[in-house]
Amino acid sequence: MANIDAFGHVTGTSIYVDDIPVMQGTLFIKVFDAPVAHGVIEALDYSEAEEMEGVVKVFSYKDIPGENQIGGIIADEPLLAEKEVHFWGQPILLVVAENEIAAEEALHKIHISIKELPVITDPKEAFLKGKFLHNSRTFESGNTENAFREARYIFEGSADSGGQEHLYLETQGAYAYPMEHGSIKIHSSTQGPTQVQRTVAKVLGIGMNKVEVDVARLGGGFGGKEDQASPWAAMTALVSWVLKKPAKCVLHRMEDMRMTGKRHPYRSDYKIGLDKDFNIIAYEATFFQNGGAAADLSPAVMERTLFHATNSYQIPHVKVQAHGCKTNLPPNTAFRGFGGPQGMFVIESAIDHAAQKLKVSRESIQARNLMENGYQFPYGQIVEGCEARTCWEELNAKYPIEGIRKDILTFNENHAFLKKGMALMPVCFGISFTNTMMNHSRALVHVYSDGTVGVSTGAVEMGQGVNTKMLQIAAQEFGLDASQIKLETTNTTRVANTSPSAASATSDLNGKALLDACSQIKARLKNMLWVKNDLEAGAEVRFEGGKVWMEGMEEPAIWIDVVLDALARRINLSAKGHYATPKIHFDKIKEKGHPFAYHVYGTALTTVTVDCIRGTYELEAVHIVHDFGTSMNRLVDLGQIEGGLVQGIGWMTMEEVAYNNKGRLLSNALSTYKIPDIYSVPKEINTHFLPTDNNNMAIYKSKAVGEPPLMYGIGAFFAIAEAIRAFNPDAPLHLPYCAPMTPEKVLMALYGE
Ligand code: LUZ
Ligand code: MOS
Repeated sequence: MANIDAFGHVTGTSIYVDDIPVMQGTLFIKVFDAPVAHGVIEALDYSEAEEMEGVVKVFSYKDIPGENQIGGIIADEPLLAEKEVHFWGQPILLVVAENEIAAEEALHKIHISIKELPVITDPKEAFLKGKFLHNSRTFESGNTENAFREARYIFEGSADSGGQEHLYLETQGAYAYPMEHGSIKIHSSTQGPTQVQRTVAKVLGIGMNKVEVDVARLGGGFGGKEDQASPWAAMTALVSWVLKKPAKCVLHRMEDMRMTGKRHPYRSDYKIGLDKDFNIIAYEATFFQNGGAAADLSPAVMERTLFHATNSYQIPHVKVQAHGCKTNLPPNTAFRGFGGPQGMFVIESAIDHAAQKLKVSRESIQARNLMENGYQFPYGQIVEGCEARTCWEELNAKYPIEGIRKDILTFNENHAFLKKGMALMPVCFGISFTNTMMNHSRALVHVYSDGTVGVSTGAVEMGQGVNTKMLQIAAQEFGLDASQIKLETTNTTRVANTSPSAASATSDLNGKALLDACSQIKARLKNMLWVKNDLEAGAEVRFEGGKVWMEGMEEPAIWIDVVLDALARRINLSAKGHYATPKIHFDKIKEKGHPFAYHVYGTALTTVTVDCIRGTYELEAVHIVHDFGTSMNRLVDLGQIEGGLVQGIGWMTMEEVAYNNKGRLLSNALSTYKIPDIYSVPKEINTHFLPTDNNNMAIYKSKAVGEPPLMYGIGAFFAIAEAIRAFNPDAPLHLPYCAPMTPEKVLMALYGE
């Protein structure tokens, strides 16, 4: 089935926050943000701004009726700065005017003086100075100390990865208006409607029942709107609430880039131990997470780094620890992969390091150490339904690895200034929120008296196609045509207490809740049909093709007749479905448990060509074998694979989030921050579906597909590194594991010693 949003997107008729027609009297908000990264506010004068024509009011933290607090996991983040500022771009004041231009002009009439304090942008420096956002954690299995004593080869080093700007096409924004009886309604571009509802209620000092959040869709989220849509919604709600008028705030691109957090940059140290056959017997890593100025989702992100620190490899002795370091950057946040990519980059670096020193191919070490069923992850979960080796072997069958390697060698021998390189990248990603209590969901289904169906879930459509999948489920369950089903907006008064659409788990969680709701209605109809037709209770009833087929009846009933019959008998044709992922648990004291419903597997093979005069590179091809389970929508899933892959390649090769040492964002626009475009994507992407049929924890056995493919992009880094070494054999020692591998870095490595 085609994505139900395709037509709207292509014709420009899909509705985003900024497209909602504004009501008369709507006020517009501009945010006045910190012009330094750390300091004490000594003077702040906005009287001139407030007197300007069109300006209605300037809000400071003193105007907040409830709590000036938006921290989701840890209460460490004010909505508006009070006495100190902790990052460049931190919101301090809100200028409210009758139009955006007046608000913008008034920004320039605000006078602030700040006594600057020392700025930290490096997590290792923060670590040494004892600046933490949250508790350090350690995952451990076996005994690395003993294992390193027995290891034949030991390699140590460090690997750093950079931040990443989400660059959702739709910037952050919200539109709020007062409703009756002291309540408020907010349209927010958020992955987490409930998170927005909770934050707004806290900031306004009112009950959550007075706050209605509605989300039609997002123009992308990628994690950037899991928690960080809340402040803009809270500001908009604050203004609307206090002034009793509709209020709107939609950030401009540069404001968004400056004020919001990004993927966490990490600095990391590793130590890897191998036996004489190159089995990895021990692995240690220490991760220094650059959390920025407030905790935001950092504790959860850091946890996933530890969960994925060994990627797809079976390592008996592991000790990995992580520190959440506090720096003067905007609070870094969720980004597709959620700490997992940062963890995987480090073990891939360690393997690369070992391969260079041992003079063997990376893939020989990778292949030898792939996980098997029965292996126990360092966090205690036992590997089941493992497809790590199947994906690898399937890839090798389709694209013989040794053959490709030989071709590359031949090419490199025959070309002086063009060099090719390749890399394999296996991925194993755990599906479920690592915070067990977040893994639940609900859905609301109404069958109307004309036989059409309305579906509400907690899922937020952000381009990933979840609404299409939800629609498919309802259509399949009731045996109706897609045109009979309507997907409603995501709304906190219809579906409450939701988890954000995140963790690749949205289709699973909401799909299973939807299945439950449909089943309840079907059960009532079946019951009615058994009684009415004198059938045995339990006789098979099938909903198919707009008809209802009954075991023991020659002719099927027509769907609409069944519906009308049910209403005549006063049967409830609405249902609220619920789902809570079974089996999962995790003990944070012991750091052991079974946190994931299942794992997603895959392997990618990336080939690149480096221009050894210019330092530029082209991605020739990426071949992927990916474990989709039984895909319920191959086109939507393929889109996720290709989008994730390219986003991962961007993170690893070209997207460079640069702050200067005063904490000012230098890459603050699309002219200075480069994401992959049609010219830089791989010339060829071949994705092969590995159909597996063993996972009942996935909706219709269709496995989660949102985040795992991002990590295939890590292969690009190592493929480029290999090409560099083909040109400059001295490069290995001088080629630091420091992503992104920008052309500048490639050039340095090509000619460095
Ligand atoms: N968000 C979250 C996530 O709150 N918990 C998670 O485990 C997670 N994983 C991936 C992406 N977002
Ligand atoms: Mo996410 S990083 O699944 O919001």
